[in-house]
Formats: sequence, C-alpha cells, structure tokens
Amino acid sequence: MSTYTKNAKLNAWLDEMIALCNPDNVVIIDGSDEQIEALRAEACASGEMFKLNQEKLPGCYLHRTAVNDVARVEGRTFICTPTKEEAGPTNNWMDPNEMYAKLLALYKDSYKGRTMYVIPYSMSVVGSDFAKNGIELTDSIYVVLNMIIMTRVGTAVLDAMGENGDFIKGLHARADMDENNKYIVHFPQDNTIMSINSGYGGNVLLGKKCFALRIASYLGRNEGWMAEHMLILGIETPEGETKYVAAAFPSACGKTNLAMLIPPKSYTEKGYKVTCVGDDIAWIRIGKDGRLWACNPENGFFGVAPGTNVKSNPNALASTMSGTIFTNVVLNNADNTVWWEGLDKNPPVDAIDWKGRPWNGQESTEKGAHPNSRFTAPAKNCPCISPEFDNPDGVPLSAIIFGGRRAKTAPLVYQSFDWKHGTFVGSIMASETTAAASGAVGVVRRDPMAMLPFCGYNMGDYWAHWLKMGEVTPNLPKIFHVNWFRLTDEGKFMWPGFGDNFRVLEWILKRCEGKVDAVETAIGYVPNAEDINLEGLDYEIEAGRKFDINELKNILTVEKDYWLADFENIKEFYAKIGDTVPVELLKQYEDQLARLSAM
Ligand code: GTP
Ligand code: SPV
Ligand code: MN
Repeated sequence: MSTYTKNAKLNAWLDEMIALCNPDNVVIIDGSDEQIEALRAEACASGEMFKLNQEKLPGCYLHRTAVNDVARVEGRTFICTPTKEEAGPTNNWMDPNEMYAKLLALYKDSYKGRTMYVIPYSMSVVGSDFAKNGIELTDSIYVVLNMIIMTRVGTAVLDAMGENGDFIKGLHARADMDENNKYIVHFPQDNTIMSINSGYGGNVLLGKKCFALRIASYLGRNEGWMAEHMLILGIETPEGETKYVAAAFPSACGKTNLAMLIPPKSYTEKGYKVTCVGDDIAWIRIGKDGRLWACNPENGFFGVAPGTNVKSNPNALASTMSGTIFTNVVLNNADNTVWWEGLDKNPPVDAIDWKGRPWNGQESTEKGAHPNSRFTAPAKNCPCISPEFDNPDGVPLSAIIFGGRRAKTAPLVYQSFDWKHGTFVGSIMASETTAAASGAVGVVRRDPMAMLPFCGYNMGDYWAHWLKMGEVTPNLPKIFHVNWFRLTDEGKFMWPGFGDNFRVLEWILKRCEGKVDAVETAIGYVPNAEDINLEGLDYEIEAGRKFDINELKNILTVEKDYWLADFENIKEFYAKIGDTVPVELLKQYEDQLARLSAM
C-alpha cells in the first residue's frame, strides 16, 4: 500500500483510484502559498486560466468553461441508494451496482497524461463539532483553486483526519467532456460522490452541493441535524444586540444579495447593521440551550456575477476585488479587468465575451457574460463578514425564511402559524426557474425548501425530518415566507428589493419578539401595511414611479383565486411525492384549502 498520507483508509482508496484512473502524477494539496502560486502559473501557461490586472485585481483570474458546460445539470445528477424509494420521486436513481459499473468504465484511464490532485478539505472550521472532512480527487487545477477558496483545504485537514478518521470520497474527472456521459452521482450509503465529464461549479466543486447538501442532508437525517440551502445573516441593532436568521431561496433567487445587504440610510444612521455568516448553505443543529444553531460549512462565495454592482450588492463586489476566480464573464481588453451585464452602464467596446470571442459591448446584441457566470471569492474579503464566521458553535437562529421568485400569488411577506405550518409553507415553495441550472428559464416549479435539486433522499422523508426536528427542539425559530419578485402587469418588479429588504427583516424580527401585530389570513400572518417602515423610501425606484403605501398594500394582498389555482398544482406535486408525504402535511393542506375556500 502507498504511503501518501498517514491515514490508512485514504491510502487504500488512493491506490484503488490511481489504478483506475491511471494518472501520470499524484499531487497532494497542502494549501501552502507556494503550491497555490505554482498551480496558478501552470493553469495560466496551459490557457486554463487568465491572469487579470494584478494592480486592480490582485490574485484574480478568469476562467471560461466549455460552452455546453455552464450550469448544474439536474437531469444527469443521481442519488444511488439501494432502493429507488429511498431516493424518492424527485431524484434520478439507478441501482448502485449498475451505476458503479457504468462509471468505472468511464473513469478507466481517464487521468492518462494528467495529474491527479488530492484535495483534503473540511466543511466547517477544521476539527470543530460541526466539521466533516472530504477528499476530492480531480484532474483540474481550476477545481483545486476553487476548492481552496470555497472550503478549508490542506495539511491541517489531514492532521484532523488522523490515522483512522473517516472522510467523504469525491472523484472528479474532466475525462473527454462528453455531454452524453456527464454524471454527477451520489452514493449516500458509501459516503461517495463521483462526477465526470463536467468542469462547472456545482457539478465539480464536490464540497458544495454534492457533499454539503446531498450527502449531508442524508447524514443529517440519520444523525439528528439539518443541511439546508440557506444563507445565514446577523442583524445588529442600535442597542448592540445581534439576532440571526437563515433563509432558503432557490438558486439565483437572492441569497447572496440578502446575506450581505446594506440597510437603507435611515437604518444605518440609527446603527443597524447586517453581517454575513453564509450565503448558500447552512448546517443546523440543536444547541445546548435548546435552540437551533446554524453554521456555514463553506469558506467562500460562489456568487452569481450578473446584476452584482455597487448599488445592488457592494459587499459582494468588494469581496471580488482580490483572490477571486471569475468564470464565464467578459474580459475587458483595455485594462485586463472583467465586466458583466448589470455591473455598470458602460460595457467595454474592446472585449472578449464568455465564449472567448471578440465582443463590443456598445454594439453587440448578445450578452457578454453568461447569465450564470460566477465569482469565487474568499469569505474573509467580505466587508460585512460576521465576527462569528469562524465560531465553531455557529449562531442561534431567531427565524427561518423561505422565499421564491413569484410574479403573482405569494405576498411580500407572511408568517406561518407554527413550526408544522411553517414546514408546510416550505414544502409548497415554488419559484420561476433561473439560469443556475440548465433547461428552460422562467417556468414555475415547486422547489420545497429550495432543496428540490439538493435533497439526498426521499423528499417526503425529508419533510418528516423537518417535522421531527420541530418535535425535538425545545426553542424553535419562527418560520416566514417572502417574495421580492412580484411583478406589475408591465413586468416590472413592484418591490424595490435589495437593501430595502431590510424593512421586511425588521418586521420579521419584531414578530419574533412579539412587538408587532399582524393580520391573520388563510395563509398565515400578514403585516398591516403601516407596520412596514417605508421611511426614506421616497426616491423613484424607476423613472416616474415611487413606492408608496398603496403599492405596499397591493403586494401584501392574499388573492384567493391565485391561491386556489396554486393548490391544484400543490395537489399534483404532493401526489407525485406520494405515500411518503407526512400525514401532518396532508392535514395542513386540507386546513389551508378550507381556509382559502372560506375567504
Ligand atoms: P445561488 O448562488 O444560485 O444559490 O443564487 P442566490 O440565491 O445567492 O442568488 P443571488 O443573490 O446571486 O441573486 C440572483 C439574482 O437575483 C441576481 O441577478 C440579483 O440581482 C437578483 N436579486 C437578488 N435580490 C433581489 C431583490 O431583492 N429584488 C430583485 N428584483 N432582484 C434580486
Ligand atoms: C446554485 O445553483 O444554487 C449555486 C451554484 O449556488 S452551484 O454551485 O452551481 O450549485
Ligand atoms: Mn445555491
């Protein structure tokens, strides 16, 4: 047996994977600055990455993926549990033995002429109670450098694993990038992830969606905790107190933006502040005090570039100013910097688009950056990163917020009646699809708890786990639902959104503290319009349109007909999940339908 590390299980697995993939070299990633520099230089020499203007953007690089490899591929993502029922009707499934046989043939000699990089990484603070270790094997330097930003990587992780410690196995190979043989596969019972024929984000940064959500949600159910597609933020009040909330929105529906928001001036002047604990994933456990405590297992942000600008999300923009890898954005030849739609109103004229073609932003009718182009930025770069970011205990949650992209139906904000009803609210979440996954954009689909593409087991069993957590947690957070995306008949966003979302967060916290009344409706508690503070919101949100209390009343209404139509769709969705839908949720469905019908 080889002696790459002092962990016997790891050495044995490495032997097996080396024999299978047949690399020319094996490199253990130790996380040192010298190694990172050498890898960057090698990637630039081979054309895999481009070094950007190091005066304006120190440590920043650009990467372009293959044009047919720009988002997660849900159709080729599999959960291979022993039975199909365990994976459930919302996941693709194949018999594990059949899938292993298929994949082993694809991986055979796939590293020939290449280097195998062995990435030891920890999700959460190395060695902490929350932490779980992983090893990702990859033949892509781009993946190595992204993992170094997104997770805690290197020798310290091997030390924490010791001679006998367990780890999640992840094998990634670019292979020949054959679309028809692209697979992102999870074997929850074996703690194993296998990804082949992709080089893009969530398909290949195996610590993220594959481990921290799909495998971790499965572990969480067995071990009594939760892995959720949620941002975590802190709200600091003028009195110096900080309250924490977690929020689940589907991909490209505003988590990074909410996680780093800057409150309106009228609030910052009084001393309110938002701090960011995480922007995509939360691991949640019951703390000694009986509350739910959340930590962000990641160490960086893999954020959507388009739409990020000094107004919408200055903190995200600041986070990308050093040590960042940009993927599929525009290269500005004039000063070797980057650009994307929505950054500013001055697209470069002498530029290269995300496909690598010459691009004139003043003349071209095509987008320069891909709608799902991204930045990979270190969390420590974020000006509002929470002082608790590295706290191994995480932070205690006052509220959990669900939300989606709904042109109609869902009001700006409402509160569920209790945890069971809140679980129902999460289970019926829906959103218009975005460019974060391949496929049609703008189609309404049900996306329970924003976990539809990320739940590592049967969705009905996952809902049961939510209900169970509600029973065993003595001091539960309150559950809310928000929708920043209501549209006018002309297709304009009604609510100003972004920093002004703080106004809604304030109402949510007041509800948690019992400081404000609400209107009891068929779907939950809705604010009295007067209780959402509109102070300072007297600017034009677009030419000729100001937001006022009448517009607010409009987006707070519960419209019976829309909701009844939605319930038809929910019925179909529940039928698809089938027998595993908890009886409690069926009861919640019936009760809410009765309340709506009686409106
Ligand atoms: P993932 O990284 O895919 O999980 O996405 P995310 O949930 O972090 O979404 P993100 O914050 O990156 O936002 C995605 C898109 O939604 C961007 O184009 C934002 O500009 C837009 N967006 C975010 N918040 C708001 C809002 O309050 N109102 C409106 N109208 N758009 C928003
Ligand atoms: C998402 O799609 O929810 C993301 C990006 O956060 S990815 O890492 O590709 O999943
Ligand atoms: Mn996400």
